[in-house]
Amino acid sequence: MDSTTCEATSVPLPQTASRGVKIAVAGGFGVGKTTFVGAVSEITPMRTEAEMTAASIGTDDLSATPSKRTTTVAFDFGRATLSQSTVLYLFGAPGQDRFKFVWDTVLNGALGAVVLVDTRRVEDSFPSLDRVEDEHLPYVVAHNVFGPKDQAHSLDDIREALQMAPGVPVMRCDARDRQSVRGVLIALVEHVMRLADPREGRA
Ligand SMILES: Nc1nc2c(ncn2[C@@H]2O[C@H](COP(=O)(O)OP(=O)(O)O)[C@@H](O)[C@H]2O)c(=O)[nH]1
Ligand SMILES: [Mg+2]
Repeated sequence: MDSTTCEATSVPLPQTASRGVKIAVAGGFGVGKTTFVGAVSEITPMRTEAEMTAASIGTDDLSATPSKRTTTVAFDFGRATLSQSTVLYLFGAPGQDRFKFVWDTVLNGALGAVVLVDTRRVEDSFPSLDRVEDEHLPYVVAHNVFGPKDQAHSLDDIREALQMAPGVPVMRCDARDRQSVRGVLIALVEHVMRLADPREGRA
């Protein structure tokens, strides 16, 4: 059954919150975007998940995530309070090319992006990287670690595989773990602030 979920807020927005920042969460199909937004969100994340059907066989590659039963057909939405004043609104884009049109909505007004990478299929995140770079959006790359074998790739290996610019932060994360996801979001906000600082210049 298709589902769009947006339930009551579980943690009220702090009264001190004065700055709302839109963040895009991107990456290939099955890399962990929906999991990432869900792990950190203080509100029940809005999800537009549809059951995967036989129609996606041969189209959506499930070899790395055989337990995946649903796929995002519009976008994920969640909220994370970063500090007393700053609240992040997270928009997770669908990974497949056929949902590319949703990207305009996800990127419109975004201050930065997290691009998630699965080292078993790094190339699946290329379209996301190309798009955030085309938009000149500040971003960080987060390697979502699915298992111990994934750690064999150093962050420099990942940087090289993605042919990333030197100033772009790369880190590991566990998309299921709230603290780990918060760490990625803090790194992104710090990166955005560094780029906005005229003394630093753009990376
Ligand atoms: N073991 C492990 N599984 C994960 C992790 N992140 C996501 N998953 C699983 O991988 C599958 C794909 O994740 P999902 O968030 O739906 O990917 P999306 O297509 O990028 O939104 C799901 O079955 C998740 O439960 C992780 O860090 N470790
Ligand atoms: Mg998803």
